Amino acid sequence: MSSAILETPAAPSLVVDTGGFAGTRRSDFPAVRPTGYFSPDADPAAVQRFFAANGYLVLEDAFSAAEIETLKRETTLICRGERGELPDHPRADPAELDDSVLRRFLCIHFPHKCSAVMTAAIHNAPSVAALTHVIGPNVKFMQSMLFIKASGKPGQAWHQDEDYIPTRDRSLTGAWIALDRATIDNGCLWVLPGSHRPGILWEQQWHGDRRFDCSDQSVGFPYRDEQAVPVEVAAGSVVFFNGYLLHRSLPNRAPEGTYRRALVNHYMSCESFLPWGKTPDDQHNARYDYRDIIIVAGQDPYAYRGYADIQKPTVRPSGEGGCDKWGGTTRTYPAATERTAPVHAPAPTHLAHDD
Ligand SMILES: O=C(O)CCC(=O)C(=O)O
Repeated sequence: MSSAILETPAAPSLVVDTGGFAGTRRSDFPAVRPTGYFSPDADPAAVQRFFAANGYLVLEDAFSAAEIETLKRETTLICRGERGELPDHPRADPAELDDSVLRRFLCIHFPHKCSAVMTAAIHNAPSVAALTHVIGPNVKFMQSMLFIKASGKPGQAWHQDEDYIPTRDRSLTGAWIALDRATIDNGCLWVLPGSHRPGILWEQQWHGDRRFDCSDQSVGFPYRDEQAVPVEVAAGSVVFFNGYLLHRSLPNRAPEGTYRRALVNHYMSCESFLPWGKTPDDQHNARYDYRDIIIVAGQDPYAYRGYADIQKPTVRPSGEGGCDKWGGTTRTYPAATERTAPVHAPAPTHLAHDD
């Protein structure tokens, strides 16, 4: 681990090695396969056990090299406005170089709403099989995000995705598809293994840290940054992580002109309502069920409710030039700091074993 990232002495990893068969490997990165990296032919029970204990796993070789090339090409076309103009981003001049266009974006939300290629990725067969192992037989999709993250772009501070997309059964699962090799240098994901297990949504606050984008950070949890695990993966791998898992990414510090692109799709069980976004005035919160979803496996017991088309692609502010939602350029940024000390921290020891 780089000393620029971790200044304090190493703390023991929280990863629980559940053993089991990890499958036939084709990837050559990372050179030594860490615990929790599986092939599509891995034993489903081993996949399920590792995910239940640690809250994440890597599925290697889920996408072929050709599929990844298609997704990267499509990413460029979306950024150029060739799949429809994005809010506040007019279509790019055909003479403008791709690199100059791509650098304008940190992340585009809901790219599947304008792109058949992005929609097809939602149904990637090895990923859907893994989702049925970790969620259950009935799986629905509700959200996509396309990270471009050119060199120099910020990361995302510690957070839990269920803070943003609440399920009723804690089944939210991110599928983070690496379009480029993701490394510590270029801003891969970092996870706090097992941090999903208490089922607590930690408080959030503004981080005031230039390493991260405009989203708040989670605070008050009983884990240290040094216990985090970098999830370095080859292009075509998918990192699955539970919606209660604390995770973050650091800035892309790789050489200029390179990217750390990732398509992140979110899924959950079909059995749970999805009380996401604003509840319509005529409905009780407890019965609200967001229906702009796609069923990817099994049956939807609420199919009789019908389906909606609510979202459009949006562009996430990256933090450069100030974040309007936090007060724009008038907001003061203290010196870069790690997160604040835990305020009400239960002992983490119960995380260090398998259920
Ligand atoms: O890809 C990243 O840099 C961050 C992704 C993330 O935090 C998420 O998908 O929730």
